[in-house]
Amino acid sequence: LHRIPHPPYRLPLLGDVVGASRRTPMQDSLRYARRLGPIFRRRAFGKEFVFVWGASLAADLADETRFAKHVGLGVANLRPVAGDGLFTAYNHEPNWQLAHDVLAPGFSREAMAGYHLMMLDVAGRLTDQWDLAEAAGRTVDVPGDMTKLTLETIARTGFGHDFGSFERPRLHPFVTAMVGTLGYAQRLNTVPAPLAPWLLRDASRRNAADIAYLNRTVDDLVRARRAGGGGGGTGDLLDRMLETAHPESGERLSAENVRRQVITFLVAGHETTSGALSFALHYLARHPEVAARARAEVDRVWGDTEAPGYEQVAKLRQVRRVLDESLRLWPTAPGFAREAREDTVLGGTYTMRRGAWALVLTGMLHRDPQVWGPDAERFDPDRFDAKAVRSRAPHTYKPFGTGARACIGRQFALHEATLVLGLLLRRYDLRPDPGYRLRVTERLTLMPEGLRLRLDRRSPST
Ligand code: MNH
Repeated sequence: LHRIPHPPYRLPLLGDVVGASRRTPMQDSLRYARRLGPIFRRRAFGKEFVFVWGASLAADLADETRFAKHVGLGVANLRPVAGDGLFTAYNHEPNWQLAHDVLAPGFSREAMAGYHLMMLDVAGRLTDQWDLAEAAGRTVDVPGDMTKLTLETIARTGFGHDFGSFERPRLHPFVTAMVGTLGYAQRLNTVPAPLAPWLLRDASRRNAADIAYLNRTVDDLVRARRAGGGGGGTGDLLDRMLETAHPESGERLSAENVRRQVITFLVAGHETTSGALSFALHYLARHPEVAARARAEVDRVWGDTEAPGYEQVAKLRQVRRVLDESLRLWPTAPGFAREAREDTVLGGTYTMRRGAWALVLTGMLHRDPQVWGPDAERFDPDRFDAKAVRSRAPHTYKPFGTGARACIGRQFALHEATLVLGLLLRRYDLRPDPGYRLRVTERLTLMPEGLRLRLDRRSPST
């Protein structure tokens, strides 16, 4: 540990809090990273946290024989909400493997092709609203509308449920409650754990109410499905959770675990995708030449088919690169933690005892000049053309985490986001507000704050 640099001013008890901000822990860590190098530590309330972003150290942490996911910090703080659901389960909890095996087929190519029409339908509700805004000359609230879109998409495709987000003037209370718990989980990292009940008394009371609301919503949803004769027969995620037995053991998910999984998927399945779409739209509006290229591709590949098919989405290479590049600069899940399975030496230098862990700062790994060059801060989707990707070292691009506990919804998110960006590019010219400067809010996930765009309908026939 003594070999790992830390910030110069350390306060007794409080640790490295000088100049630290509670609202933006990840952007804060990026600042420290630039000063302190590829591995550094920060002390908070008597505990020492190790951060890693150098590409070779991060690649070493990706070695699954020596390291595994660590459930810590923000992820651990979500245990009261998501319990042993897929995202927050400890590696040793039997429900992880069980749920993983039961739910993985829900993300196969076949399953994804089945969700495609529902995704298209939800996107249609978005463009209905954006058409109205455009006709009235109003700007649109990008993160707000992307959140409506992605919440409806996961609710419809996964659970046959409709939150009616587009019919409401404000976000659904489910979203408010969810944002509340995510923000609370992040704040828990900023106070000494034993004092949290006092320092965050009001917040923790509100958090308990938020969790109760999330549970109630999910219980209603499950009850409705059960009452519907057990299984809508659509083979969606909820059907799998309720009906499917493990292919080998024959075991099923318990009712309590189903509740945890539904919350997990409703939350994990929309918040990060919404951010990814919002950042991509920000960059598209700011880089008209990139937007023009992507749009030309959409026109070429989709022609004027009203409803592009499943296969036609993966063909949008330029659009996909815009998304990849947006997730490089702003990985909306900004980090992931790795722990040593046994005593080991990280990068040939730093000894780690069994169970010791480090947080990979994805946003900084994605800006390591040794990998991405001196212009790593610049938005350039060509970094993801096939040749450039082939020439890069493995484990240098990790927006979806790594190993056995990497994101199960990756293809889902990429298909949904590529489809929606394609539809929006084809339909509108995006005009930025010239006064807007990108500000990023953090509530465990990242989101461009206050991003609004003006739209111009391209041609009414498409
Ligand atoms: Mn997702 C795990 C990022 C979309 C469901 N997700 C992870 C991890 C990252 C991540 C990083 C690993 C975290 C860790 O190691 O602690 N996820 C994303 C991003 C997007 C995303 C950046 C969109 C963009 N995720 C989705 C979608 C779904 C989903 C969509 C569901 C439909 N993610 C999960 C689940 C896990 C996960 C479930 C936990 C998987 C496991 O541990 O088995």
